[in-house]
Order: sequence, then C-alpha cells, then structure tokens
Amino acid sequence: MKLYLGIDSGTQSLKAIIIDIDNGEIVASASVNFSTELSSYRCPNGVLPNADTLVKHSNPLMWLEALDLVLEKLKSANAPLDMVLGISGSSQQHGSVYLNGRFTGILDALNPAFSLAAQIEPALSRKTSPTWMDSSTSAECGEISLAVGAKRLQEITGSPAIERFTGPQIRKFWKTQPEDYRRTEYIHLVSSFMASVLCGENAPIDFGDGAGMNLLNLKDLVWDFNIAEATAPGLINKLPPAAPSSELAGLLAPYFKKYGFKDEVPVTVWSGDNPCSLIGVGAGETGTAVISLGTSDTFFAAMSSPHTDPQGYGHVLGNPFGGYMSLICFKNGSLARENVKDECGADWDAFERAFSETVPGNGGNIMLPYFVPEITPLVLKKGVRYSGTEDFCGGNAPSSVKIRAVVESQVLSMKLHSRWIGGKFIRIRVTGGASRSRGICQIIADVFQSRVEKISVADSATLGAALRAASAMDYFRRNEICAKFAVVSETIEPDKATAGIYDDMLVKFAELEKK
Ligand code: XUL
Repeated sequence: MKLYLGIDSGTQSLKAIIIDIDNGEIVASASVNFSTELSSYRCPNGVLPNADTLVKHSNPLMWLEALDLVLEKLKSANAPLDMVLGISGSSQQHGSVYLNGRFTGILDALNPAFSLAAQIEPALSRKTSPTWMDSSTSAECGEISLAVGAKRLQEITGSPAIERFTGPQIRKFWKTQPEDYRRTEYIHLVSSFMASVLCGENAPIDFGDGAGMNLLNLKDLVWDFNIAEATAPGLINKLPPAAPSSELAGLLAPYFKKYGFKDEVPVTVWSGDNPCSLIGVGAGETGTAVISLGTSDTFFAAMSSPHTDPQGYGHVLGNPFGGYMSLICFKNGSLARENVKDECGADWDAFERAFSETVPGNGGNIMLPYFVPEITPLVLKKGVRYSGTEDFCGGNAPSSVKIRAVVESQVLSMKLHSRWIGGKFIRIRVTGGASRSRGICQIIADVFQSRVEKISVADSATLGAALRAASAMDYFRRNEICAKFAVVSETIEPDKATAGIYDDMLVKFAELEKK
C-alpha cells in the first residue's frame, strides 16, 4: 500500500481523502460541513452575513477548526494516518488570509494540547478573509487597470482585473484599513495558508492558484513588481514566493503527530480547487476539456500557451503538471438549476424527466439565468431574462420547458465563452453533483458536438490534491497513477442531427446576451 492524503478547503466544507496509489482505491474519507458542524461561527454556507450583498467574507479560524476536526474524524475512524507518505491540498481560489509578524513564531511553537484556531488567532491582522464569491471591488479593479493598463494587466497575469481576484481584494483592504494593512506581514491564499499551518512554516503559493491573483507574471512565473506596487504599496514584500505545484512546502509539523502521523511526512504545496480538479479528472494533458457542475459551474482545460480571452471573462492559470490551463467560471450553476426546480415545484426525478419530455432547441426558448449576479459575462445585478414564445416569456410554459431552458442556456453560455481557448477537444469530461444527470450530459454532448465522459470521481479537487502529493513523490509515474483513479463510468455520444439546431441557437443566445 502507498497512501497519500488530500485535503480540500472548500467554500462550504473541508474534505479529506486517503488514496492508495498501488491499487487505485480511496481507503478513507471524512468531511466537515461549515453550516451544520461549525454553526457557532455563524458562517452559513461558508460566508459571513453582510449588509452589502457584494461582500462575501469568511472566517479563517473556521477553516482551521475544520482541519483539526477532519483529522480527528479520520483518526476516530481508524484511518491509516500512520501510513501516509505525503500530503497536499486544494482550496477555494482567490480567497486570502492576512497575518502579522507573530505568524511564523506561532507556527513554530504549535502546542498539540490546544487547537489550531485558538493558537493562530493572535496572528491574524484581518479577522475575516475575502472569498471567491466577493464582487465588491469594482472600483479597485478600475484603479488597477488604469494604473497598469487593462490590456497589459491581462497579457501579463492571464486575466483582466477581476473583482474576486486577490489583487483587487488586497487593494480594497489597503484603502479601507490602511493601519491593518501596514501591520500585515504575510498575505496568503487559502491554499498557501493551510499548507503553512500543516508544515509549521510559511509555504509558497503555487503557480496554479497564484495565477488567480492578478499579480503573477505568467511567462516568467514570478510576482510582477510594478503590478504589485500599483495594487498596494509594499505588497511584494508581503507575498510568499511563487513555486511550481510539485514543490515541497515542508515537512508535517510535530503538532499533527497527535492524529497518528509518523515523523516528517512531506507536504507538497497546495493549489486551487480548479487546478486540482484538472488532475483529479485526468485532464492534465491537452485535448480534454472539463466541465465541473457544482455551486458554480466551471469549464477548464490544459493549454500549452498562455493566450488570453479577448472578452476578458476567461482566465489562464498554471497547470499543476506544467504549462497552463484555461478556466471559465459561471456563478449561476447548481443554484440556477435549483431555483428553476423549486419554482416548478419539481424534485430531481421530475427535473431529469423534463429532458425526455422536451426536444433539443426547446421551441426556441432561451433564458439568461442570472439568479445571482454573474461573472461570465459580468452582470452585477441579478435578474433572469427570457426570449422565445409568449407563454415562456410570461412564465406560463410547462415546467419541462423551463427546466430544459435553464440547462440549454447554461451550456450555450459555456460554448460561447470557451471559444477563445481554440483547439479541438477530443472529449469533455464532466464532474460535480449535476454530472449524474444523463439529460444534462446529453445536452453538453449535443451543444459541443463532442463525446462526453462521466468520471466516477466524487470530489475531483480533493482527489486531485492527493494525486498531486503522490505525483510529487513519483513524478515520472504521475500519468499512470492518475489514470487509476479517473475512470470513465459512462460515455455519451453527441446526436449529430442536433448540430444545426444548437448552432442557430448559439447565435440567438449571443444576441440576447449582448442586449
Ligand atoms: C474560480 C473560482 C471558483 C472557486 C470555487 O475562479 O472563483 O471556481 O475556485 O472554490
């Protein structure tokens, strides 16, 4: 048995799995749900309530308590933590943690008799952490773009200034809490913060997650001094170094021996959940696109060159296995599907039946499903827009038509906004909760006219983290190791007869979106 531990510090929960790379099995798993198990933090769904609906912060102490709790759960379940050969992690992207000069001393002296949260609390120079869901930094995005030049910023960092990206978030902190900013010695991403805690010393930020900050020079793979200075004075000195995703962050701190780990387990740098998912679904090489259907829907794929989206919605990140990856994030994912389901008074079985009760193209009915403000395309004010028959636009269409409309529109949006990536995808791999739906997968296959492969992986980011830990130790066997886990459970071929229908529909969808 060769065991590796992967941890995912997500938006709503923290998960952990132990994999055995010899036989491609998951040998143990555990998770902690923030809403139900850590309700004392009053952070439902991982976000602190705020009067400003654009502000979405979380409590970093809750993530630390979840880390202690998940390891405690694994230990109580007699998971073989003593046999773990390496650890890595994944986290929600863009979120940041602000620490004062006491951080390193505290990490160095972590006492197993006390919790991580209690010990690390005095090191926080900012009590809350902005998350990827925050979109309150439009002014700061404008200021950074003006100072750097919008085109230059996108060319260098792979993305234009984006509200949830860490750079604009840091600028807002500097502007609104200058004294706290001055007291801040280290600014970590969630990923590098959690890695630092695990190995008891400041960990680097990996290229995968670091590219989601509007600060990393994607060609040279170092922080861009001028952009950092335009973001907030002195920022470059507060950032941990940027490093390849296979680099060792350090050795597991003695604090964690209380859970049964052996001495000096190597901890590989953590990465973002999307770069980790790329590895978890076996798409580290070019030619495979991935659609992850979760709270937000994401579309991503490995790319060999860092060319950018002319419209500015898509991003370029580092691929943990080398090279780059594209990432396009749609906020109205499962949330929009759930809204339509509830509005129709349907359950998930009825949702699934709707696809066989309707036909591709859905009588020309299209919706722009902005149940919450959208980031692709950027729509700051929520509101659903309809186009099609009078009944549909008036809300009187049958439930099955409304259900097909939300899914077809989501997939059309993915096709429209992924065209800039270029190249031909041999296959699209689908993952995430809604990928269980045969109907949704068929629509993806038809709209993209591409084979869809369902991957029998429950948590691709957590698995990707464990696989990254294993690959860092066994670099030349990494593709072989990953292939043992990303097993295709079902293949869905496109119906060629629908190609013309969806080509026409895409034109209409693009026009509606432009309006
Ligand atoms: C990607 C993004 C989300 C988060 C979710 O840019 O913001 O996918 O990573 O955790």
